[in-house]
Formats: sequence, C-alpha cells, structure tokens
Amino acid sequence: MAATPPEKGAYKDYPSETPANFKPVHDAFDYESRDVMIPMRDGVKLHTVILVPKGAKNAGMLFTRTPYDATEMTSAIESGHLAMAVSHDDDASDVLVQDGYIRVVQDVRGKYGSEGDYVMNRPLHGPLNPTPVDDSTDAYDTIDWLVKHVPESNGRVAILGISYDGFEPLMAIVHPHPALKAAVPMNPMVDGWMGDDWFHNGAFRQQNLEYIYEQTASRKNHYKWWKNYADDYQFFLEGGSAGAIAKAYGMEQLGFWNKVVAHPAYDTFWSQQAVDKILGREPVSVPTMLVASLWDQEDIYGAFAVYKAMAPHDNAHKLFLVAGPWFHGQEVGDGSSLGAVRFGSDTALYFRQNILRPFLAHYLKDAPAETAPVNAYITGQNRWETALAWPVAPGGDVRLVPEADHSLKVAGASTPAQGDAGTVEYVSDPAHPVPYRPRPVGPMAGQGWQHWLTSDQREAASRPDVATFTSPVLTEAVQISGEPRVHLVASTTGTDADWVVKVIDVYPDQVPTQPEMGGYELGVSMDIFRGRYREGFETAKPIAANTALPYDFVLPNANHVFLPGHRIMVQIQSSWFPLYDRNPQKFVPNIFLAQPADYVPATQKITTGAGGTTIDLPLGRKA
Ligand code: PG9
Repeated sequence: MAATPPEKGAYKDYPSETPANFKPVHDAFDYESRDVMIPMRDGVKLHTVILVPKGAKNAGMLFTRTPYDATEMTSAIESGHLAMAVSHDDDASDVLVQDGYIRVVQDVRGKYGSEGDYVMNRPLHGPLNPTPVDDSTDAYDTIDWLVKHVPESNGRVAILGISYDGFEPLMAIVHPHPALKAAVPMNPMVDGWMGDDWFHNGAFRQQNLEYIYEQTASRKNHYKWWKNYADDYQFFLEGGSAGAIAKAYGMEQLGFWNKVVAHPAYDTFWSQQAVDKILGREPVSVPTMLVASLWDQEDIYGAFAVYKAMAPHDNAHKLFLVAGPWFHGQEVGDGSSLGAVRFGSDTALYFRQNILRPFLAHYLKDAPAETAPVNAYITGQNRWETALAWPVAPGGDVRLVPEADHSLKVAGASTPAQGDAGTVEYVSDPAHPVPYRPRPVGPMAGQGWQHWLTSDQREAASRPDVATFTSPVLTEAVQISGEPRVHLVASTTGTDADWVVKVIDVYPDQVPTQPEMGGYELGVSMDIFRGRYREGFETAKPIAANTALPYDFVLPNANHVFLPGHRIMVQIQSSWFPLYDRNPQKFVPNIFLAQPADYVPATQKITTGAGGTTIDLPLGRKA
C-alpha cells in the first residue's frame, strides 16, 4: 500500500509552529465570551456573541442586532475587563457593566459572521418580502434560544441599539417574544424616504452612496469607497447626477441601489416598509423607550414618527420618549457640548444614569418605576423637562411671516399677516449650489459630519442665493416644542425646484460667557422639500413655471427657547449640497438619470407678507 502523501507544504520532521486549533486561555477575564451560531426557523444560523460577567446569576440580557460586526462591537480593546471590551459598544456600555447585565450582540442575516442573505433594513414578511423570515422573526428566534441556553440569565431580555441597530428593536416589538421585556430604539431608522437616511421629503442624500457601496458590496464590507478628491463638494459637482456617480462605481451590481433608483418617489416600496406605519397598527405590548436626538444628522425623523404613531393607542402607558440635545448617537458618548453649543453639563451621562438605567432596571430587575413618559431637553435654556406627552405644548402657535424687506414678523398664528404682499427673489444655479456646511466638505464620518446641523448659518446668510429674514430682537422668551409647519408660497422659472427652509436662533452680537457665540446663527429646525412632490409624495409632477404656488411641509421636531436678546431668523434656499443631490430645476421623470444639460439656473421668488409664506412654530410650555 502506498504511503499517504504528506499534505502539501507540511513536513513531518519539521512541523508548523502554529497549532491547527489554538484555544485561548481567558481565566483572568472578568467575563466569559461565547461565540455561537443560533439557528433560525429557516435553518440559517446567525452569529452571536454572548458576554457573561463571571459569577452572573439571574441577570437580565441586553441584546443588540447589528449589520456592523458583532465581533468588533464586543472586542473593542484587548482586555480581560468587560468594561473595556465593550467600550466601543455604541449601546451605553457603562449602564451595561454597572448593572451586571449579560451582553448579547448578533450579526443580522447576511452580514459578517451570520449566514443567509442580506437585504437593507429587510422589510417584514409581506408584499416586499416573500420569504418566511425577517428581522422580527430573527429577533424572536434568537430570544427564544437565549432564554433556553444562557443559564446565568433571568429569562428577561431588553433589545437596544442606535440607528440601524435602533431599527432592530422596532422590528423585535412586532409580534414580540414573551421574554422581551423592554426595547430601546435610539435614533432609529424608520422611514428612509420621508426623513431618515436615504431621502428627506424626496431629496436624495447622495453622500450615502458610500454607505450603500460598502455595506452591500460584500458580507464583510471589504470594498471601500474611494475618491480622488478632498472635498465632497467638488467630487459631487464634477460627478453629475447621483445615478451617474453610482454607475462610475459599478453600483448597478448592488441590489439595494437598483431599488433606490427604481423608486425615487414615495411609492409602496417605501410606504409599506415605513416602520411608523407598521407600528401604528400594532398594540404597544413591550415597554419601549424611543430616544431621539434634536440635532440628528442621520435619522432625525424616526423616533418622533414612531412615537406619534404609537402614542394614540398606548393605553397601558408602555411608551416613553427621550429627546436630547445630541447628534446621531451622542447619547452614548459625551453630551456636554455639540459643536460650538455648550450645555453646561454632560446631558448624555444624565440620560444614561437617570433615564435609561432606571428604565432597564425596572423591566429587567424589578427596580421601582421612575421614568417619566417624556424626558425632553430644552435647548437654549439648557435643562431637562418631563411631561406626560410629546410635544410639550400647551397649544397655540407663533407665526413667522417673512417680509419683502427681509424682516420677519413674529405674531400669533391667528393674527392675519399685516405687511404688504411682496416678493424676495434669488437665482438658484445648479453649477454653484449652496454648501450645507463649510467647505471642504468631508465625508459622512468624523466631527464635521456629526456637528453640521449646529454649524453657523452666517456662512449661508452671506450668499446671494439664500433669502434671509430676521425678526427684531426678542424682548421675551419664545419657547417652542414640536414640528414647525411651513407654508411656503413661491414661484420658479424652472419646472422643478428644491426648497430648504431653516428656523434659526440668532445669538446677540456679543456673548460675554462664550465670545465665539457672538452673532452665531444656530439652526433649530431645518429641512429640504423637493418641489415635484408638492401635490403628493407618491407621484412626481412638473411645477408650473412662473406661478406662485403653495408648498406645505413640516420641519423636524425642536424643543427650544429663543431667549430675550436673541432674534429669530428664517433662511430659504434651493440647494443643500452635496448632502442632497442637486435638483436639475428642469423637470425630468427620474433625477437619478438627469443629464448634464438638464441642470439649469432658475429664478425663485418667495411670496412675502399678507397671503404669502408663513412658518408656524408650536408653542412649548413656559418655564
Ligand atoms: N444611519 C445609519 C443607517 C441606518 C439604516 C440604514 C442606513 C444607514 C446608521 O448609523 O446605522
């Protein structure tokens, strides 16, 4: 019999120094890490990391489902201390460690260590998803497995996470597992078209091309976005339409991108997966704390939208809302300041220790109930308030009326506008769009991106293509809570147009306690509206040129006090670049496919004064 040939490159007399299967020794760790593959109902196994503090008994489990790499999230620092291992963990690791919870992080299907196919924000089983599985069933099956296989647990699970990981708790509370005792969706992605990651009111957030590319080109995000520019403004300007740029990167190979291009309007592809609409039809059976950031540069819409949809049928008082003065996800970091804006104390630490911690302890450990239904931070005044419901509004509005002389009248909503009807005009040129933050514009990462919603709007006010209206100096505080409502009346020489409306707090010219805030123009609530959806989001329609037409939409929620000595400003412009793709201003059926010749300058005329543009600010509760 012939001898078995040696394995290629292996020499019996000179063996490898690397063992075939090394077993790390972690006896000195203060936790045990278990790496498991949990079977789902369709046989697909999901990679799950379970971190159990040594000596844990009867402990609650804090569960996160993520497309961002469970292994990375649970091994931030090489250390035997759990607190270090989860220190990059974006889900309030201090609370997790202090209260002795078991930490569970799972890769969603199709990402990193998990089997199965990846679909972006996989819609629930139904018209958009013919398979028997979705993020709700995967959460259910995982929780079912966890309560049977983690003997140190007390059989109670809370699911929490930020952004995409915040969308997951919302999926888990649809037909929830009975062991799911609490959910904390933080800055959740809820409606990608209406006001979260992909579009705002129909305007495409093209800096997300990078995200779509890296997230969907491979299971483990191997393919990295690349650019030959330092300034995204230049990159997107030279690249043409978002569709043209995507094509140049081979993105037609990516399933999700093709769906985005095929669904530029708010058709059933978007409305049927809008999580607020889904949860509006569900009972509120799991105690749920929605966490919103008032300057959320990614998902400013979702948490409030879900609250609005669920609150009317929250008969058993299981719904909670927290609104903090943060960028996207800042609540798990340092919340002492945001860009130039200082809060005088760590608002994120306050949230974690005084709002989140007792909430989790109540539902996972039977600690006394301490959490108010609504905890909202009042920006401008820098203090938390509690309330029974959101918005914290006693009713009534303050109406802002832009005037032809660029002044802004501040009146009661029922007061008819007095100034003469007039117009203010500017030329919007797609060859010179208005930057959304100072150039060079960095990518969707880093501090510039995190802080941009608080950046000084003086930059924009000094451009001729931004219409600016300023109130007199306020003699008393104006406190607002909720969504400003825009009734813009405007004409354009084009057949399509974008309208960006910003409500701004103008600081006094000199601020002795913080000189760099002198004259600062702080955006309090700002958004974009794509004019082709004036008559409805489902279908794009050309705009009648040279005709004053109404555009009605709401701006993101605010909870702010304009202090005496400050002024209120409204800015209106027709581009917010390069975050939002340029509107060609000549109507084309699908802007992703716009050609260079379609981009034309247009003269925009805002109707001011009586019968013209108004912005209604919902009044908040007076201090
Ligand atoms: N805002 C990010 C995201 C969520 C969902 C889809 C796409 C992007 C995130 O931070 O996870």
